[in-house]
Amino acid sequence: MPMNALISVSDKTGIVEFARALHALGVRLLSTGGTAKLLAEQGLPVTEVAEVTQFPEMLDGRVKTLHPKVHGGLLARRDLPAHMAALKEHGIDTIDLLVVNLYPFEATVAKAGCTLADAIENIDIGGPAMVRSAAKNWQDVGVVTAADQYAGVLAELQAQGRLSDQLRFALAVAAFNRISQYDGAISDYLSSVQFEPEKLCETYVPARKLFPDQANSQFVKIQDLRYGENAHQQAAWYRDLYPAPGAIVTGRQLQGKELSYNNIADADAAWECVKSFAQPACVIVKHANPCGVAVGQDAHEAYAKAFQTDPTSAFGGIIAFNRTVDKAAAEAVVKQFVEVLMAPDFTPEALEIFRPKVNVRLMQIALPPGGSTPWEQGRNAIDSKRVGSGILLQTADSHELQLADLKVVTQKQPTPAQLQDLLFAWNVAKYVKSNAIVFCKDGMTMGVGAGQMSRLDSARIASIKAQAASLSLQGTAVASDAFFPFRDGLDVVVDAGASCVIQPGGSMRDQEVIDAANERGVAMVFTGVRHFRH
Ligand code: 93A
Repeated sequence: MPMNALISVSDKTGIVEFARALHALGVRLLSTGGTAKLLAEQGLPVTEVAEVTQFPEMLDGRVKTLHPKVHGGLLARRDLPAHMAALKEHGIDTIDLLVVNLYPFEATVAKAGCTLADAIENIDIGGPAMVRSAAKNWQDVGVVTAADQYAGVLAELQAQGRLSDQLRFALAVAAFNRISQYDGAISDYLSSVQFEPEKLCETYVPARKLFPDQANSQFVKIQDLRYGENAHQQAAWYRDLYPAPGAIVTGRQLQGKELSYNNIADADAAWECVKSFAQPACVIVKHANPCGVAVGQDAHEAYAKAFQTDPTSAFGGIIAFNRTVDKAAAEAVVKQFVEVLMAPDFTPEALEIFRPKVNVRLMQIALPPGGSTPWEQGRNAIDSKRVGSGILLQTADSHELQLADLKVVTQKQPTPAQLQDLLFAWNVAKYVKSNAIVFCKDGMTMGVGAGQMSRLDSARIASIKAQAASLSLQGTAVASDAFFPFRDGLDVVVDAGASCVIQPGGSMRDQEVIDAANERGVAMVFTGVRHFRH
């Protein structure tokens, strides 16, 4: 029995040569309109699908191969007599090889000026349907979905007159991969078309409520980036299909140079931190770590305090506010070199002050409306991190410490003012890379030690930085993102001037550390939770 091949390709590269070689092997060729015409012009004997189905291609080609004579021929199991009898009864021939490449949806939407109608017209229906039928029936049908598979298929047919199980299975896997990629491109494109940042909440909240489980399993590209962390790395920025309200991806850039990969990463760190304060707050970030955080009466005061923590590091920093930037705050910030400035709003005077600074990127991001779920609070429900060919997923660190959660473990009780500073320090430490040691006083950071492999080094660095900024650590509250394994860490922070300490507790040697705190006359509270951040 000669093999029947159905060939239906949009990208006709290499198809004539492939079809000619199939013909030379005695394979009968079936084909759709455009492909059949090309093959016939090249002198190949080819039967049009319309002739087989006895049904003309219709609806501008939308219906060409969607017919039982095609799908029956692809799906029938050759090992089941009942299937073969059904084919015979209905006059259907088997199709043993399917060669399809799909309407060029991806290339169409990549073109500038592509309209929704263009995109829709390039959604292939019949092609993927045939590919699925053939791939499902891989035991009997070879499915070719890319031109670079032609040579391998021919080689086997020429050598042994049939395709091996291994090759048919591999082709089926490749076929389902292709379909999944194709559907992904359609879904991405259509999702981005309906994306209207101004109407984000109206557009997305109901959708999220309708499909809570699937909501964020897809990503939509926001933009390609000039490069990644370094100039030789390629990069792009994606958002969740349904971004949380108040998340960085919902922001609007009002002016300035294009955001870079590092800008976005740092801006996110600053924004997530500043959002966590109820009082007017300012966060200055460098290399993903806060180098100054403060709360104050207003944006201006918060900035002045935050800047004081580490003026050297603040140079070229990313600055985030959780209040409108007004004239006073803008006049203060404009004096320093700033890469990105983010706030829920800017007064017209503030915008005027930054207008001549054409390179400064101003981002306006609405604060989340608030609610009981992390999503409503503007936080991603799921955190992810890529590892070699894999992904680590975890629920986001959205733990918020309440006063009632604190356990005083020392003879000395913290004063109300110390408690305020301890909670402030703890909140900042959550946004500092581990190991994090954060000294604070009067609602501002006084020394931040970040990202060290040893907690002792983070403590030392925090105190060196305070000295460099001419800040005294006497009487400060200090937070440690994880427990002190030995008393030495506690000694270093008390030597530096801390009068009260907040830490998770839970070490085997908690008693040694508590004894040390009592001996040194400082108050210490345990939180019972840890805030590693890497
Ligand atoms: O419009 S379709 O979704 N409806 C169909 O029934 C159908 N059958 C094949 N598109 C369909 N195709 C696609 O037509 C194939 O996937 C291929 O991309 C293209 C080949 O058309 P032609 O041979 O006329 O150039």
